[in-house]
Amino acid sequence: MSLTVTQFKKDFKKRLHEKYAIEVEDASNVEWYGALGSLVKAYYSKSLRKTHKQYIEEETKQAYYFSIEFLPGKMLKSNLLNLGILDVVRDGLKSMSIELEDVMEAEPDMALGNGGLGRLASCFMDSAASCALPVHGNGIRYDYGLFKQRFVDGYQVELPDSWLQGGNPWEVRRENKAVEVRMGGTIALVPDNSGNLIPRYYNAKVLRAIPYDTHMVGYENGVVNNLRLWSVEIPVTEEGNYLTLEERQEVENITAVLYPDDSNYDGRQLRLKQEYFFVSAGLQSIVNYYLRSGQAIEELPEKVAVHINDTHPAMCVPELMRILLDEAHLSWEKAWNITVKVMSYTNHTLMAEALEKWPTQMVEEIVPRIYQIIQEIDRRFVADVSEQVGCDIANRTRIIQNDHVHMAHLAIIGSHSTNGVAKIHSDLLKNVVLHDFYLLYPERFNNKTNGIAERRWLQLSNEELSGVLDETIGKTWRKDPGALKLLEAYRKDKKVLKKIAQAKQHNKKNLAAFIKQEYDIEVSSDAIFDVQIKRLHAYKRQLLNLLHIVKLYLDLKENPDRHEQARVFIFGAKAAPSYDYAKTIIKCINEVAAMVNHDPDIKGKLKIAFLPNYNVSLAEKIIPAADVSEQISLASKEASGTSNMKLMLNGAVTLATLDGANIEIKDAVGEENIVIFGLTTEEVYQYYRNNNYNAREIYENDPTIHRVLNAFIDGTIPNISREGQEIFDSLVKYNDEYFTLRDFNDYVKGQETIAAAYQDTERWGEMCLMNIANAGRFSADQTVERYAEDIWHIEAVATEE
Ligand code: BZD
Repeated sequence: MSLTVTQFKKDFKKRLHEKYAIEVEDASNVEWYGALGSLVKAYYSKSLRKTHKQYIEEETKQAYYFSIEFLPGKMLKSNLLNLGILDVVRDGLKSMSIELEDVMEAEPDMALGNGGLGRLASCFMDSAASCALPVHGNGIRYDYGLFKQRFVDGYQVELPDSWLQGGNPWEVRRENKAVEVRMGGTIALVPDNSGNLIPRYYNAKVLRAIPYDTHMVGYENGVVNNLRLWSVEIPVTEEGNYLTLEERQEVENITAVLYPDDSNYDGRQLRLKQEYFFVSAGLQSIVNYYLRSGQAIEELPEKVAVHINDTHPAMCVPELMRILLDEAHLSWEKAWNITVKVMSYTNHTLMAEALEKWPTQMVEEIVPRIYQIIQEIDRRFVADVSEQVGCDIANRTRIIQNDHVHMAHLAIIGSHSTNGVAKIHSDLLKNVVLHDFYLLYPERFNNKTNGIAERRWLQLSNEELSGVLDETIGKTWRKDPGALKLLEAYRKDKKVLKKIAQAKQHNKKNLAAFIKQEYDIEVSSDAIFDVQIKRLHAYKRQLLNLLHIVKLYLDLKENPDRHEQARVFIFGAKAAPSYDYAKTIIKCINEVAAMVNHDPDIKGKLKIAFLPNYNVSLAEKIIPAADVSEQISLASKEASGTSNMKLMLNGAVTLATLDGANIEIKDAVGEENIVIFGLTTEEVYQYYRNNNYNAREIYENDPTIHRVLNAFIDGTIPNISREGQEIFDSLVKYNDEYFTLRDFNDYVKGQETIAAAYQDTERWGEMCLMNIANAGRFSADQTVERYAEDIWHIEAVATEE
């Protein structure tokens, strides 16, 4: 949009007067933010209406991304950038003595997600709008987002995230789009006048689902899509529907808080209620919208695609069946045909403990009609498959097994597409984990390697590097990330390498200042900034990183004058509140940090900064300053990873195992621009097959490992008598589930390779440049375009800008 500084200032002052009855100079940054947010929303409202109208008039096929998590972070700067008014607003504010950065401080992170899965959903929302693709999100408006993390005595402490407290300028409550969702009670099928069996509900609880819409603004293209998040309310009109205080509380709990677990299946009732609540509300509103257009329900797959992001929304399958059977009165066959055409599903994990399986009794109690439909899907599936390929495979793939509903099976059977999120992950799905399904439906399986919203992860968060890119290769990369490749021509250009290095230095200094100010840790920007930022999980092996740090420390203690490349190890990681082992690792990292950071013998050659409350905003500060990207999960465990992509885009060199998307990063940058170490997936599987991994033997025979592990139990590292023992036992006594000791020496070598390369400034500069230049292929723009073409069968709409 076009906007002048003068006009902006006028609009901004007017907003402040109207909204808060306050003058610019008397307002706080909270008020500046509230006014600016609502003004920006007004700026894009015309485009919103226009996009909405266009979809209706052109009868555009639209896709709906169902996800129990969205993790957008802050939206102000992103919306300003995408509207093309970032500089005008920044200048306008400045002329009123306001720094945009101060206004941004007042915006809370919208953290309705745990980690990669939720962030991916938000990257897709940004990219879809920017590619003019008709894609909308559907999820839950949690009153409380992911907990805030603090460290007390080195332990993680969780605090509630009351992100809505100060008001949310981005959302619009759509009262007239509320729908009812039924849960509980019992069902009887009774014939209607024409003999159709119609379900009758007895004692069901009727919940009111209210949508709150947040708009997804495309990058300089006038497209605005919608993220619809549902909040529960108690209906006021139903007679006899008086609820006790306890019952009210029970209802309100449904959208009260985000489950903070990112990797374990936790079969609690409330979670199942959350899942059904947003699935039912979302599908009802989609079908209502579709039917208003006057089209026949049979044509639904021509106009609607529904995506199931991981299994949490898998009840989309039976819920759409319910709507088609009970409300549209279609036959089972017709309804099933439509459902499979509409639905598609993404798997995000191979870890057995993360796979959802609900006890049938619980499903029957909470969603009795849905349970009936699942039973019928299962019955027909078993009959078909047994007849065609035999009972064994039918029994292994059926939905209901051992009194549990297997949600992944439901999602696969009820969808026309199942995809993994990186090549290796999709291959393992096909060949190992979901092999039986692959035999049944080979045409349904495909890969969609993850991607990231490169506007946020480069243009927004790394203005310094963005400026260097503009000067060097022009500005096309801002719209077309593939154009980053133009940078490759400058790989030997010393001037360009120097500018990139200067941008990195600038960002490192900023991060160092932040770390000093917030956590009183002194770090030098001459040191390598080695970064591992992701949820804390044993398979991600933050512990491997820590063991190496302890080794470096012990080496330096033994020989304080030894020449060692200075390093700062930066961590950001939340542990699920109930994940004790992960919390133990946090405590150990913090205690090693306290020990190392204050030891004069170390002379600042080694520093550890474990920054609390890792979230999107903190990621935006850390990533531009990173030199090294730690992607060290045990091969075969990380489905894809996405911080690996964000870090390479910002010129960090990856130190990685051959896991998830690391493999594709290696292919993109070339072996000489990445450092690979550790077991391969095949080797890991071989250990499993032969059952011959022996961690104790490694501990006993390898003096370095022996010395490092002993430091956890002999008092070398203070204040961890319990935790140190737990770590030691997990590795030695319980045979090191994630082969940390097996990969240790190779990892140390990898770290040595990194240090040596860093000292060769030109070599290092070229590695950084090659990473930036080849990051375009991990743009989520490309990823969503592949989803659009191969899975959703939707097309971009025409745009003017
Ligand atoms: O999804 C992650 C994977 O671990 C990553 O490898 C992958 O890159 C991303 C995106 O595809 N999975 C999650 O983040 N999972 C969760 O956050 C989650 C949340 C609730 C319940 C189960 C898992």
